[in-house]
Order: sequence, then structure tokens, then C-alpha cells
Amino acid sequence: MVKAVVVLSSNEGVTGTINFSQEGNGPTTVTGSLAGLKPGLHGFHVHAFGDTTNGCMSTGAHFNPAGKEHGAPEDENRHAGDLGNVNVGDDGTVSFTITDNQIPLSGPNSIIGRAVVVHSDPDDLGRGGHELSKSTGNAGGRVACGIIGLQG
Ligand SMILES: *[C@@H]1O[C@H](CO)[C@@H](O)[C@H](O)[C@H]1NC(C)=O
Ligand SMILES: [Cu+2]
Ligand SMILES: [Zn+2]
Repeated sequence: MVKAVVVLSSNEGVTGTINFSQEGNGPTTVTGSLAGLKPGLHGFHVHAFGDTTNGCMSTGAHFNPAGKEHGAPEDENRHAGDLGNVNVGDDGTVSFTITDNQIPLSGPNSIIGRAVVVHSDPDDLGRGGHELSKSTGNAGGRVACGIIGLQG
């Protein structure tokens, strides 16, 4: 079992911790708990770089080792980092569990050392018809991010 954790940082009052675990070459389970977000959907992605020298902007684009277009988690044509949206309640919090096959914690496409980014707006999952739909899901600003680190 490989485990990883993200502690989010934010200039906008968002807090949260996200746990990752993977058994062998099986799917990765992601469990998270976030607070301080506006109610509704927020894009939730793995971005390419674990670099926050210029805040969340330094984490680069969505992790995309296969050179695909932006999409929904269930799409064949998606970035590996496309984990869809989290749905925040009226109290500004959300707890969620995601299971995904494209975000391994070991091997050449490992997400260890990359970053999780939470966005201000909904991810349109590539379907919004906006000029950014096929690259970012038009999910707006980066309100929180954190580096994915190995956990003991
Ligand atoms: C993450 O894992 C820690 C233990 O390693 C646990 O205390 C915490 O509740 C977990 N968080 C979530 C959101 O599952
Ligand atoms: Cu993103
Ligand atoms: Zn994407």
C-alpha cells in the first residue's frame, strides 16, 4: 500500500486535507475534506508540478502524460489529472471519496510530487463550448492547492 497526503494552502481562506492510497497496481482512492469554499461545484484536479513558488499558478497545467484533451473523469479522452468537481454544501464544506485509475502513486506516471488544485468555479468537463473547455474546463481561478507528498 502506498499512501500520500496533501495539505491545502490558500490565500482565500480555503482549508483541507486530502488522502490518497493505492494497493499494488489497483485504482487510487482519494478521500478529502475541504472547508471555506463557496457552495456548489468546484473543479478539482491534479496539476503537473509540485511547485508553489508563485502560489498555485506555478503548478502548471493539468497533469497530462498521455497528451489528451480535458474531459470528465469517466471519459477515455481526458487528462490524467481530471478528477471532475467536488460539490460544496451550504456550510462551505465538502467531504468526498473518489476512486480513479489514472493517478498512480508509483511508476512513471506517479502523481507524487505533483499538486492538487481546487478552483473557484465548476469544471464543465470539456462540454461547455467555451474556448477553455478542452484545456481547463473553464474552472476559473485557483483558490487552493497543495503538493502531493508521500505518507508513511
Ligand atoms: C486522512 O488520513 C488521516 C490519517 O492518516 C485521517 O486522520 C484523516 O481523517 C483522513 N482524512 C480524510 C479526509 O479522509
Ligand atoms: Cu485545475
Ligand atoms: Zn484537464
